[in-house]
Amino acid sequence: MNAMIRSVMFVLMLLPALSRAEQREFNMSIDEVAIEIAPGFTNKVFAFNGQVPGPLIHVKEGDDVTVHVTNNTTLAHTMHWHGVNQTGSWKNDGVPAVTQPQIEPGETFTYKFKVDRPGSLWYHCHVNVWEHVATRGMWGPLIVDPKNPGAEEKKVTKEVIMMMSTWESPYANSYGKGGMPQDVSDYFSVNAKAFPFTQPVRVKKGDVVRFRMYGAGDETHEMHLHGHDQLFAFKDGYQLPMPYYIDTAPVGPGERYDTIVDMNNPGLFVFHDHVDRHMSNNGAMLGGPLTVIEYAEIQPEPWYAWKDKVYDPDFFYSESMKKGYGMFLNASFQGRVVEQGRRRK
Ligand SMILES: [Cu+2]
Repeated sequence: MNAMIRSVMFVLMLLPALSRAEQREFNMSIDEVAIEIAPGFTNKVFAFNGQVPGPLIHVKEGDDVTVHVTNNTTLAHTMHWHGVNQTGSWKNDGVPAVTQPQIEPGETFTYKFKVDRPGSLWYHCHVNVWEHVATRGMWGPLIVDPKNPGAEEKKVTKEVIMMMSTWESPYANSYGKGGMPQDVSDYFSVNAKAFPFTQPVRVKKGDVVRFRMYGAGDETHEMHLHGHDQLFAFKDGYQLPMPYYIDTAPVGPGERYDTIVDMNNPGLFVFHDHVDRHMSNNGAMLGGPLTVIEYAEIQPEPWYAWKDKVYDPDFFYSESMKKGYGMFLNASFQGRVVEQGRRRK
């Protein structure tokens, strides 16, 4: 009896600790690197911690987040936490000349806020967005787990983060240029790679996959999955009161579409952008944001395009999403350092 009372007391003592907001503190840098997006196409970027997409930040609703952002580049930036409402913390919203002075080269700025909303949020620069976000890779995922997950998301066995974006090859090597209304995007990507540099999504029959699709560039990507029903369950991080089935998600700039898919049809099925122009690499077919769902049950034929592909299981942050809370980098997203054009402060 005494032992039972003791264990009940222990659980009661633990309860406040379990519901307390955690403190999460991260260091981020912004670096000038070049990334290879498609065969023969390299783009200079402003990369968070040297990589595009930026590191995965995975936290829980209600956590207190502190991020120190150091600008190692030759131009000014800020960080906007897209989807965080900044309740009582508006000076951390990252809009230059409105909520803060821009972060000049060599400076560090510290953001402090409570994640006041769950869902597929993200972060991106808010200085010269048309260049820095649309063509220089200044974006990454901020995944906030809900305090009370819904029935659909509890079934998920694999997470897949897909950030679609656009590039302008005429300005690929010219920092400070590009992204204006008259400019035309000519490369398109998912997680900063265009086919054939993209990666497959490996599953097995019975998996339940949550696809978190982001519009990180400045065009709409009509993401069509073959062979499966996509249950459209979250829009911009908000749970839909009545989820419904779609086969094509129109992921526009800034938007997030989360779909939940039962992997019940073993085979090889493509998942691609249905905008024809996006399925080329500067006019060369086939390219752009295209992946293949590969079932473990299926032995690919000798003529399969990706038969000998070297597999990166974390290309969609699927492995990092299993590791709990924190900030996660992916070495295969790292760019190579470019020569600094100007002296740093
Ligand atoms: Cu910027």
